[in-house]
Parts: sequence; C-alpha cells; structure tokens
Amino acid sequence: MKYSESELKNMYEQLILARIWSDKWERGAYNGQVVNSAHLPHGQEAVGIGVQNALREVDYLAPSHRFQPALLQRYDLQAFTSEVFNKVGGFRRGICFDFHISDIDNKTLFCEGTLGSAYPIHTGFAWSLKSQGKEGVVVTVQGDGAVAEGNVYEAWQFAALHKLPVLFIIENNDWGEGSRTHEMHAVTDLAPRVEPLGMWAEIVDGNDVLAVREAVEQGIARAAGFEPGVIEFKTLRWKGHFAGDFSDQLVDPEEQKKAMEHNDPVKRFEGLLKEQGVIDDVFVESCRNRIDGELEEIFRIASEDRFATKEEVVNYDWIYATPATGGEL
Ligand SMILES: Cc1ncc(C[n+]2csc(CCOP(=O)(O)OP(=O)(O)O)c2C)c(N)n1
Ligand SMILES: [Mg+2]
Repeated sequence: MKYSESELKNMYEQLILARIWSDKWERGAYNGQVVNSAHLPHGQEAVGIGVQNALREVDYLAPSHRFQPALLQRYDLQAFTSEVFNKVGGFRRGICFDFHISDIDNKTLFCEGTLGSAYPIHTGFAWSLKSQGKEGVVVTVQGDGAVAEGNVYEAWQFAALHKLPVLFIIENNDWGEGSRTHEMHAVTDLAPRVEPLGMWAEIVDGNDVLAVREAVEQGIARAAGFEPGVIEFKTLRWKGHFAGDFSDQLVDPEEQKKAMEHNDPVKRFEGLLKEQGVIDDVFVESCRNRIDGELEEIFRIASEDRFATKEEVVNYDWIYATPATGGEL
C-alpha cells in the first residue's frame, strides 16, 4: 500500500474518533444538552478524514457544516467540544458553534452560513494567495444541495478563468435537508458540469477513505500548479439534516440499514486493514475503548461547563480587532 502502517492506523483511529464523537454529540442533542443544531456526519466520515490527511501544511481548509470529522483533527478536542455545547470553555466562548469557527492560524477558513456563498469567498481567498505569490491551495467543501446555488457557478467561472489554486469538493450525500439530490438537480453527477467552464472534474467513492485521500492529494497537486478542479464524493447521509429536525422522519430505515451494513466507511476501512494484517481485533477493541473513555470525560466537562455571560459575549474587543487586541488600524 502507498501509506505506511502507522499512517493507516492513524487514519483508522481518526475515523473511530469521528464516529464515537458524533454518537456522543447526537446523545447530547437528544437529551437537551446541545442547544444548537447538530448536523451529524454519520456515514460520511471518510470524506472529512480523507481530505484532512491529504492537506499539506501550506493548504487551507474551508469546511462544510458536516465536516466535523476533519475539524476534530484541527482543533483542541476539549475546546471544540465545549464550543459545540455553546459553553464558555469553547475556544470562541461558545458563540461560534462548530462550523462558523474560523482560525486563520491553523489555516481553517469559515463555513459561510448562506449555502453556496463559500465558494466565491474562498475563490477570492485563492485569488489573493496567487496575486501575492503565496504558497498553498484552498480546499473548499460544499454539499450537493449548495451547488444548486447560482453563485457557485460564478466562483467556478472565475477560478477557471484566472487559474486559481483552489480545489472544490462536493460532498454529495444524496440529501439537501428534506430533498434528495435528484429532486434538486436534473443531472445527479454534479462535478462534470464544470468541464465546459475549463476545469477538470472527478467523481470518487466517498466511503473509501483511501480513495478520498489519494484523489485529494492529486487534486491539490494540480491546483497548486494553477489547474483548479472539482472532486465530487458520493456518500450518504444516514440521519436527518440535524438531530431532531423533521427530515429525521424522511430517512428510509431500509436504505439506512443497508448502508450501515454494507457501505459504512469505518467498517470498510477496518475490514481492509484487517485483511492486510495492519490491525486485528485486539487493536480495534483497545482503540475504541481508549477513545470512548477519553471522549466521555471531554463530553462530561463540556456538558457541566457554564454558558458565557452577556458581558463575555458582547465584547467589542472580541468582535473588532483593535491595536490592544493585536489588530492594526
Ligand atoms: C442559500 C441557503 N438556502 C438554504 C439554507 C438552509 N440550509 C442549510 S443546510 C441546508 C441543506 C444543504 O444541503 P447540502 O448542501 O447538500 O449539505 P448537507 O446538509 O447535505 O451536508 C439548507 C437547505 C441556507 N443555509 N442557505
Ligand atoms: Mg447534501
């Protein structure tokens, strides 16, 4: 295999962490401890983990609202978990929630709340990198629903014309809130629509973490050489749009059961690594138990923490950078 044993084990642990973290987040949402919408990433973990592992140090990630598996690797776990519980111990004092966090120091760009708008904003970021002669590719992620928005096409047009260092990821989970992809798009293979604009396109199995990583590594190399492109990862959202929303009831239990049995990205990778002799049952069990124990404590701290006070939230030094807070006038 292309990757070392320790790299493969590491990716496996990251997948397990994402799954167990998501289970605990879901539990927090249903028992009323998580007051904000939890867009659960169950069934899609291979996309976040594959992308995260393909990034070089110089690259930027602009996640979607279902990209927690990657974010768990980019932030301190306690500070991130407390943030999704909207608690003061979160590293934005609980006011940003998960996907609105932006942290330029670790090269994580924010996820724009207006669907589709992330692409033009992050394309602008890639344009600024290119015009300033800076290294790095912007990897920007949106869902299949988001790419029905018009401004996505402006971003693609602009990126192709100016040959920008940007890689567009479409996480196609066959749902956009309560609609299936075929109800939002006449043609459900989404990436190839950029080809007439002058960009390359690829469609990849999004439940195969190694295929995701390899495709993104190659895509980043092309984008770094000013050949922007689009990779669409086909996967499936297992749950409703967010924990407890109406679309929970639209999920087909048969489809869900089939996906969980035969196309679970975590089980698939586990099976492959066992076949290759990289891991065994003992490793799997000890890895799951260790991560479960660590996360249980992190979730306990997050749930018992307090909310920020009004004074801690409405703090203009926090909202606007001033010389006193390290900003420039
Ligand atoms: C322009 C716009 N329309 C609607 C919404 C509300 N909304 C938030 S997420 C979402 C579903 C998006 O589907 P998709 O892009 O496929 O992402 P997924 O939730 O499947 O990961 C919708 C409709 C929004 N944020 N912005
Ligand atoms: Mg979707």
